[in-house]
Amino acid sequence: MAQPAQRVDAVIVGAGFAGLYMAHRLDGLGFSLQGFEAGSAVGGTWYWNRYPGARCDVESMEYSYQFSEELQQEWEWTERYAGQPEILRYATHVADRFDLHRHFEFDTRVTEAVFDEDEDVWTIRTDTGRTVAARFCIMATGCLSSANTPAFPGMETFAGEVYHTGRWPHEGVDFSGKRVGIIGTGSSAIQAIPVIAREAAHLTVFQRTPNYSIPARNGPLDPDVQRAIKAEYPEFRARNSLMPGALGVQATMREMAAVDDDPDARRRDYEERWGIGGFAFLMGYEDLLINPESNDTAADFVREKIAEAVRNPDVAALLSPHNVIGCKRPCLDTGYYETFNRDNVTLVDISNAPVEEITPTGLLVDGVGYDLDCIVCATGFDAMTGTLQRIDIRGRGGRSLKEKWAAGPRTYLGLGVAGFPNLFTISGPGSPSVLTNMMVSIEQHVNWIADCVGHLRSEGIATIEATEPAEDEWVAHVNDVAGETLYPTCNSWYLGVNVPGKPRVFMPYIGYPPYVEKCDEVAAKGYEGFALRA
Ligand code: NA7
Repeated sequence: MAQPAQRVDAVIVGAGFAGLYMAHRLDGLGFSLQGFEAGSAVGGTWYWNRYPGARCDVESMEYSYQFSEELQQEWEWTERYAGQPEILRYATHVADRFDLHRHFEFDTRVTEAVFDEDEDVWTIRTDTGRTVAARFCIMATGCLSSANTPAFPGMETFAGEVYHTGRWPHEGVDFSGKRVGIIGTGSSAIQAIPVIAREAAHLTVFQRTPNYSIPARNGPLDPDVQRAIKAEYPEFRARNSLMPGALGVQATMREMAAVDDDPDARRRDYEERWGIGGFAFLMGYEDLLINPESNDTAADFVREKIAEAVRNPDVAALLSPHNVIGCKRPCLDTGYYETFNRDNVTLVDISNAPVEEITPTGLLVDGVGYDLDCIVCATGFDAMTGTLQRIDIRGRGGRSLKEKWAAGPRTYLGLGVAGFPNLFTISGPGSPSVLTNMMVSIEQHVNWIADCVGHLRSEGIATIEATEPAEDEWVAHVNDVAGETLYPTCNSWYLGVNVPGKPRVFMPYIGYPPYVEKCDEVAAKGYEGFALRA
C-alpha cells in the first residue's frame, strides 16, 4: 500500500462551528492538523440549510461563540434570532478572524478512517484521493448533516425540480408563479412554508404528523438589549450555562409541577410566555416533560391557539398535534398557522395514506393526483449517527463503527467509543448536543478534547480509549434517564424513527448542565473510564 503523503497530529472532519473551534484550539496548542470539509466553505449546517426562512431557534446573543471576548463584543447581531445568511456570515468572519480557512481542504468528503493498532495511527482517506495519517481523528461532523430524502416511488420521473431543505441551491429558488408541494411539517417546513406561500402561485403541504409550533416573536434586536448583555457578557454566559439546555437565560423558571398550579395562574403564565415567544414557553414548569397531565396543560393551550389562528376548523383540527408537546424539538415560527388561512395554501393529510407515488406531473396520495411544478422535501435528517456511519470508520481489529452501532449508538459521554482509540466525536450521540444550545455544547466538547490531547502529549500517552464497562454504564444511564421522561413517547428523530430501518434508541443525553460536571470530573480523575496507554 502506498505510504500516506501527509502525517499530522490530528485530522478534523467538518468545518462547521465544531470543526472551526477545534482547529483554533489545536492550532493554539501547537498541534499540526488537517481539516476536511465536504462543502465549498465553512459553516456546516448554515452552509447547507439555505431554504427560505431558515433561522436559528436559539437567540443570537446565546447562539454564538464565547471563547473570545473581543469576538463577542465586536460582532453585532441584527435580529433576536439570526437568519441563515447572517449566521453564515458570522462563521466566515470567525474563520477569517482566527485564520482558520488554511486548516481545511474544502469540497472534500472523508470516506474512510482506519486505525492501525501497531502504529497507533489513524489513516484517513477522502473522495478526492487524499490519504493522511493522524494520531487523533476528530469528528466534527454535526448532528443534522445527512439529509433524509425518502425513496418515494417514481421520484426520478418527476418533470419539475425536487429540492431538500438541507441541500438548498446556493443561487436560491424562484417560486413565483409555481405550484409547489412541500413534504414534511418539521422545523424546516414550518419556517419555509410561510415564506414560500407568499411567493408561490399555490403551495400544497403534505403533512404526516402535525407539530407544535410556538411563535418566535422574531424582530430586530434592540441595540439597548445587545449593549446591556455585552456589558456583562461573561456573567450572561455563565448564567446561561446553568440553564437546562444552556439556553433561555432570560426565561423565568419555577420549581413547580404544572398540574399543581392554579389553572387561572397557569393560563396567565402560558399566555405571557406565548407573548414572549420562543422556548421559554416550555420552561415554566419543571415537570412538563415528565408528567403527562402537566404536559397536557401546555399542549391544550397550544391547540387552543391553533384553533384561534386557523379559520377553517377542519384545517385547524388537522394541524393540531396530539402527542406530547416537547418530545420532538418544538418548532418556532413566524406566522405558520395563519399561513393556512391563505387561499393559495392547501393542507393534505398523509397520516393514513402516504405519498403513493411521484409522477411526471406531481404527486399521488390516496388515488388523488396533485399537479406540481416543484417538490420540496422538508423531510429531515439521518440525525446524530447518519454522517458518522456513512464514513467507513474502523477501530481495533478492523471492526467498523457501523457494525458496532448496528443496534444503536454506543459511546462513553458521547465523546469516545470503546475499540476506537484516539477517535473523538464532538456532540456525539450520548451527549446533550441537540437538546441544548449547540454552540455551548460544542465549545464544552472542544475544550474538553483540547485539554485531553494536551494532557496526553505532556504525559507521553499514546492512546486514550473508552473502556467497555464505562461505555456500557453510560449507555445504560442515557437510556435510563430518557426512560424517566416523556421524550421516548413519540416518533422523533431523537429516536431515529424517521429513518426506515434505524434502531429505535434515544440518542441524546438528557442532563445538561450536570453532564458538564461529569465530564470535568472524569478529566480531573485522570480520565476515569478511559484507558490511557503510554
Ligand atoms: P424533522 O423535524 O425531522 O421533520 C421532517 C418532517 O418530514 C416531519 O414532518 C416528518 O414527518 C416528515 N417526513 C419524513 N419522512 C417522511 C415521509 N416518508 N413521508 C412524509 N413525511 C415525511 O426535520 P427538519 O429539517 O424539519 O428539522 C430538523 C431539526 O433541524 C429540527 O429539529 C431543529 O433542531 C432544526 P413525521 O413527523 O416523521 O411523521
